[in-house]
Amino acid sequence: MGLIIKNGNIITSINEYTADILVEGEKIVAIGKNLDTNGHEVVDARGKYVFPGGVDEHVHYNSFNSLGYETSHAALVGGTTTVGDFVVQPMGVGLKDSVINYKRDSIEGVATPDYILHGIIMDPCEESINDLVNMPSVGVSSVKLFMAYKGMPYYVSDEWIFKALCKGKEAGVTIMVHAENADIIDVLTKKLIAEGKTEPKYFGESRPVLSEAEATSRAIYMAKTAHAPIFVVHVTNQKAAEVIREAYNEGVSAYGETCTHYLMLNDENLAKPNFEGAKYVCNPPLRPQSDVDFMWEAINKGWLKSVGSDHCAIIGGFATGKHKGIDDFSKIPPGSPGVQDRLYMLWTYGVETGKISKQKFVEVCCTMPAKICGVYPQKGDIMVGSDADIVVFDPNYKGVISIKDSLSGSDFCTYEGYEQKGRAEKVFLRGELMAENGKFVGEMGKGKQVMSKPYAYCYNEFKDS
Ligand code: DUC
Ligand code: ZN
Ligand code: ZN
Repeated sequence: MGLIIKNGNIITSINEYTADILVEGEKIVAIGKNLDTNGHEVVDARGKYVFPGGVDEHVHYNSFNSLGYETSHAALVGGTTTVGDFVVQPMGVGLKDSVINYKRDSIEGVATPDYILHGIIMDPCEESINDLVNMPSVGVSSVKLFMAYKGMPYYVSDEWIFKALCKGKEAGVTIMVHAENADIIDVLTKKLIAEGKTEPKYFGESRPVLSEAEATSRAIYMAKTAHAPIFVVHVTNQKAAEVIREAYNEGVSAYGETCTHYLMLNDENLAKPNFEGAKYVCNPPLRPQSDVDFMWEAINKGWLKSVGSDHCAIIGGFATGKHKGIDDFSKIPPGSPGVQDRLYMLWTYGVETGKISKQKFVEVCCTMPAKICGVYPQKGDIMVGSDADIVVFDPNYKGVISIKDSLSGSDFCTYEGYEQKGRAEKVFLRGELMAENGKFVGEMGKGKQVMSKPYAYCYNEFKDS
């Protein structure tokens, strides 16, 4: 017996049409009008939208003091069926072995959504660089390097970014960068703290727009020199986005994403009283509203390709986690929960306000992330042969984001009190019902790794000339 989702208004990144979807086992096997329902379970989706399960290419379940996969069912309640998580590389452990160990010790049997893994180079050495070519053998086709964090374990110098770009392209591995100038941040942070400016409201000043734009530009010049593609994660502002756009227009395979909070929040959040601003400390920081407005334009025009949540539910939440920085903003652990709210924020404040079309919503939340991560068309589309990751979306629901509905494991919601229009009435992961009307109804711990293929989207226009 299969499952038929009947008469839904199907939205893809390029289309909108009414049809039935037949699911058998874990796959979509037919799409058409008036499919024979005989012998199948039927879900009536008339009056509802039906779109692919969200693919959130940017989450943390291990890096940056985050809670682990025990809380990953939050994604499904928010309509996201696949998450892309970053693998910490312990010192002295190979890149590929870091993936094998992490998967075995912390993910298998615990993850509830399906997951994509990105490497992180944290032990920069020739062995790590040479290991880049082995990553596709463990289903990893993207590796992140951090230009920020001077003197901290995540930091790598330009030498290693350039070497990673050169080596990564030998195996079609996409190099992702966290682009912020570590030295500028170090100098400004020390100066502000020495002046007694220790509250979260000074955080943005310690990591200015230009420190991000400079590092973005430097990373892209390195990619151009290496004749390699590059993907800039969590772009926050107009200047950095323009650097990417201009490089792309000049023929460099330079791409970037932004994140939900850079579309929804601004630097005023950091100034909230009673240390509440700490909830919004993330790297890079929230920016002025003019940059927020530009981020909407950037996704609409395709200058930035996708929207991740950068979900990072800090251990200890606001009460003890964020309070580590009560006397010094630079000690506030960066990151906020967001995987459960990403689709709802993009729908309510993007589609419902007319800022983006329904197709653009699917493009930046589902299809593009899947392409960038090398998992398309298994994930990110409603197509015959794709995994049956399907959201039946009720556009008439009205609610308010609240910690009482959150499964993130944190003690606060980044979007607390925000209005929500529309909700995932049903969320299917590989044909299994996982969430219904804001409640998790599936089985925990059955998530599978989605094996990322090398030479993914960022290599599309890449010409080794
Ligand atoms: N980068 C991220 O992508 N997330 C958390 C903090 C950081 O530096
Ligand atoms: Zn980062
Ligand atoms: Zn992140």
